[in-house]
Amino acid sequence: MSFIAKPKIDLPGQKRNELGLTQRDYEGSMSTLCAGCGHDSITAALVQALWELSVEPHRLAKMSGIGCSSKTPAYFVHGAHGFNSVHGRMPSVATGAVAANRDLICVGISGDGDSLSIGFGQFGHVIRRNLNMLYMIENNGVYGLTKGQFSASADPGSTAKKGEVNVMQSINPVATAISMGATFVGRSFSGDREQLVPLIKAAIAHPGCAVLDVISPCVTFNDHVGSTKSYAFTREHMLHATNVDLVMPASEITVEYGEGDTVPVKMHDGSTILLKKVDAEYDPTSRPAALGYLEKQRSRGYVVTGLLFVDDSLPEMHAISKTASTPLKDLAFEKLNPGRDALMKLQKRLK
Ligand SMILES: Cc1ncc(C[n+]2csc(CCOP(=O)(O)OP(=O)(O)O)c2C)c(N)n1
Ligand code: SF4
Ligand SMILES: [Mg+2]
Repeated sequence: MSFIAKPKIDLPGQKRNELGLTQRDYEGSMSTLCAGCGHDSITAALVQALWELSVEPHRLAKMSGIGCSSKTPAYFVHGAHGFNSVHGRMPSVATGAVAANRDLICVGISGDGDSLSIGFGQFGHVIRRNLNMLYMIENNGVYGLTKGQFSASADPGSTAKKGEVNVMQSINPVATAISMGATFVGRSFSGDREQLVPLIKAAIAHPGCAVLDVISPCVTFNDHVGSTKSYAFTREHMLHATNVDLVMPASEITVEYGEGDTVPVKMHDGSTILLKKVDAEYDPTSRPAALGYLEKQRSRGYVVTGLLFVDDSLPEMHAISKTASTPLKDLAFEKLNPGRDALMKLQKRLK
């Protein structure tokens, strides 16, 4: 992928995280996206979240498919690993990377076209395997890179820039993910950094496949009156169902909350997600309740945001497959190569 390097200027007094790094150290190349594209705001939120989490750049694997959204990994954490793969195939490549090295922090960036059309099958299976990753969909309702055709997330009745009306039903990625067995599902808006940053942090702390659908307006092809993925429409119709805070293992839980409206969810690394229900009726730990609420609000024209569903008890891919606890690169040669006798025994068994 072509990129323009960003000049690095070290300003005195910049805040440093636990690793002694500044936010600038978590940036990437200069963005080549259109000015005002929602995807760039998401990049800024990713930079902030990864910096706040003090993620070591060499532990980060940035994966993507094809699309404007899939260019995002070039724009954050230049010192990380990255693979810009084939359209809709990010989940397979991410699966290979995480299978080989379970110590990686995997962040996959996809688009609504990439995930809900050509990559729909892959989207379903990475959820089913519960691969330990953040799966982010930068959702603008169009194929931005190929000049603004309706995507599968375009709502029926919404219009294209030149007035054409979309008559097909839309695929709702959050409802689809919850119904397919996802263990962490959230939705946010590129223009709501306050909500998005803690959601990204919670998704990374989650031990399994954390799906984040982020409404990310395409200013060039889908930001007009009649679009349900524009800045104006999303701002007007957003409904916060939950607010999230991530409390790291060493930190004291000081967040104030009223009785009955906060669900603390303990993560495997010792951190805690504090899930504050904005709507007291909402239950983000019940799959049927979450689906029912989403459908009820969708029919009223609302775009529900926040952490919509979480289940921390289901095993992730390595636990399901009972793989070695050591990344393959650190395994002794004898463990990787069982030898001729063991292979012959295996062949016999399979005959
Ligand atoms: C196999 C294949 N089919 C089709 C394309 C053409 N193509 C490139 S990007 C894209 C859609 C991108 O849409 P989306 O994933 O929503 O990303 P956006 O650009 O909107 O961020 C398509 C159809 C391709 N690159 N490869
Ligand atoms: S075409 Fe749309 S999605 Fe692509 S960079 Fe421009 S504004 Fe963003
Ligand atoms: Mg798109």
